[in-house]
Amino acid sequence: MNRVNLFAASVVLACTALVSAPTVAQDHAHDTAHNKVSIEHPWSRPTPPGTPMGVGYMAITNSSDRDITLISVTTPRAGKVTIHESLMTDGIMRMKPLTAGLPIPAGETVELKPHGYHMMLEKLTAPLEEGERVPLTLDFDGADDLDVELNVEPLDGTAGHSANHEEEAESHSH
Ligand SMILES: [Cu+2]
Repeated sequence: MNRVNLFAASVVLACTALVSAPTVAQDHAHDTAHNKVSIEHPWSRPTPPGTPMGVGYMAITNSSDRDITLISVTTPRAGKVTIHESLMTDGIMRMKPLTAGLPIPAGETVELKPHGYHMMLEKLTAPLEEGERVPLTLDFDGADDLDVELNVEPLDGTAGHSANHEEEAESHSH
């Protein structure tokens, strides 16, 4: 009888350990990453009529102590959002889709900006207009989803701005 009780007790202990350890770890991970991812200056540019693609830029800061990955982005304003990296190859700027997502290491800020990482809003439902706010949902591996709004900023800035824009549009006219 004693032996049976001992056996039963150890099984219960083993199960408790097995079940509770991962649960605690998961809760902890959830708490750790929760509200520890922040977005700064989410912005975009107006698109000329007939241009099916827009851009998305922002700085993503991961203040948690674990690496996270931006795996997908959605918006009601576009059929699809892809994450690209611009790479200079032989003096030509080329785009490479990040098929495995954009890693944001613990404690670091990754900037999406012209000539660097950026989001492409493909199959726009209508041109992006200056002053518009474009809602995006960022889906992270290792952190909660985050809703942000891209502020569509005017093109009236520097010549560099329009030059960049033409380059982007040209690169994406496939
Ligand atoms: Cu691109």
